[in-house]
Amino acid sequence: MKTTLSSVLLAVYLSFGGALLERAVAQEAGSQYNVLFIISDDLTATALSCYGNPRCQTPNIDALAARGTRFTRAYCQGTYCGPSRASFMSGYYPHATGVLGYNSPRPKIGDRATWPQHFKNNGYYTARVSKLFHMGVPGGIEVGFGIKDHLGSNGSDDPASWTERFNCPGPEWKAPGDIELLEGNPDGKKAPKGGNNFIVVEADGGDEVHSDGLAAKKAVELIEAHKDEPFWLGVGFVRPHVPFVAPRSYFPPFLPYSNIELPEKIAGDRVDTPRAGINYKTSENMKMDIRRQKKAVGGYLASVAFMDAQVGKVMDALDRAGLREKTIVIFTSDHGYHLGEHDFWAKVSLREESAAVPLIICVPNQAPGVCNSLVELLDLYPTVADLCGLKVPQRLQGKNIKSMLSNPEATVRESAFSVAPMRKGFLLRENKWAYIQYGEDAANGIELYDMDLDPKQYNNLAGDPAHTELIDGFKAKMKLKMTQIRTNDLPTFKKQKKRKKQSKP
Ligand SMILES: [Ca+2]
Repeated sequence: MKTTLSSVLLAVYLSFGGALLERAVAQEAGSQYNVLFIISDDLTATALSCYGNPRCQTPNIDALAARGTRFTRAYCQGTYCGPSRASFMSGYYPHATGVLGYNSPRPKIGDRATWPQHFKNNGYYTARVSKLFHMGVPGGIEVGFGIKDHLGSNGSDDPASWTERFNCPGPEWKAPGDIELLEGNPDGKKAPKGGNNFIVVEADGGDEVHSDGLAAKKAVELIEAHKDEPFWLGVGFVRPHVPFVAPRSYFPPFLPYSNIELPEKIAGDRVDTPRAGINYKTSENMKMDIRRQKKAVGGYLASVAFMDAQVGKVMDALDRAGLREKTIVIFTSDHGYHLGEHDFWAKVSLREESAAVPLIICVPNQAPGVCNSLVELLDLYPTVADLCGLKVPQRLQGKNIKSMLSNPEATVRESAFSVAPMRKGFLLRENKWAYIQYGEDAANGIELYDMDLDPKQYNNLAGDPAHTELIDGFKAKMKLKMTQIRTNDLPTFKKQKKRKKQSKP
């Protein structure tokens, strides 16, 4: 075919003009909101007062819940940082991109736009403050701390997603204060150490000694500086991820630690749990006695209270800038966390406390509500793109949950799906049932819980012959789900390899 001037112009229009037109339409509809996406790290919904925690007061997150939609059945797609963040940021399930660890989804998605990048391509200023894609905590946060003009570590970040990005190095477990290593330290003789360890630090000094205090400060600056242009601002707080470090002033509500209540311990709770379903961290393998368990919960909750105060600073800045009516605010976490349920601790598990996440979405002029319908973090990208009047790419694997914001009774999915790659575990969560299998063929065990009768998941019904048919049904649904996840527009590994070969001179 002959290349004509008009076909060249058409190509130019399609690549540049289309995006401009799209933005003009969105502006005309008056729907071009800013997006403020606040994500806490390793935060279980059960720690927030708006989700019913009787002890931990989180007034700033509660205020968001009071004016937005609070989701009670929101699930992450991977039960630890790497796969969860790569999934909702890229718009694909972990088994579609193959990001089951701590790497960037970029090599797999090629030039397909991530969630913030889609906004950037449509004229938004996009910025990351601290942890959005995976970043090691505390290791990555300690990089550059105390070194003048050091920009810190970007972790597994995706530079193409951002107009600007900012890291917030902090002292983490080395912050001056009273420190105790709770894990693997039964005689109390081990020196505290970094890494993925349960450490509590009642720290000297104020909020801005720490990474999250600095992240809030940077977010406030960015809101003030960019208040006159559309922005997609991602603010990632690293608490309550271990180490449990917070200024001393956040600890008094949780002292003395001996008054902290632990989840009920049921004799024989784990006799019906398959081996793969025993979490990687337990009270026993961490050698934590009751005193240490209570202090772990107290330190976690103090970290949550500290993080909540930082959320408040960012929200105040949004109000001061007069942007409350122009900004969609989302608050969530990358996955949940065990605080001693079944004597499990931390993440990875596919039980409710670990696979569920807090999720609050506030859209200007929206009536507040509580939504009990099933949603996934993967649903954020298509939903927020649509709310802002941007085109929703067909290839995205999440669903548009916009209807739930005006009608909390609305439903868009029968089940939520999550994976724990470390355990080869897969979860299908329906309204009544939580079904977990280990191995794609379920060879390493099954868990089935009746969430109406047994919301704390004490009785695994998988061994009950009365449920054989139900379990066979779930196995078939899981097989279908995995096929759907793998049916996508991404090149397969083989195709990628071939392309690489072809491009060699
Ligand atoms: Ca995390």
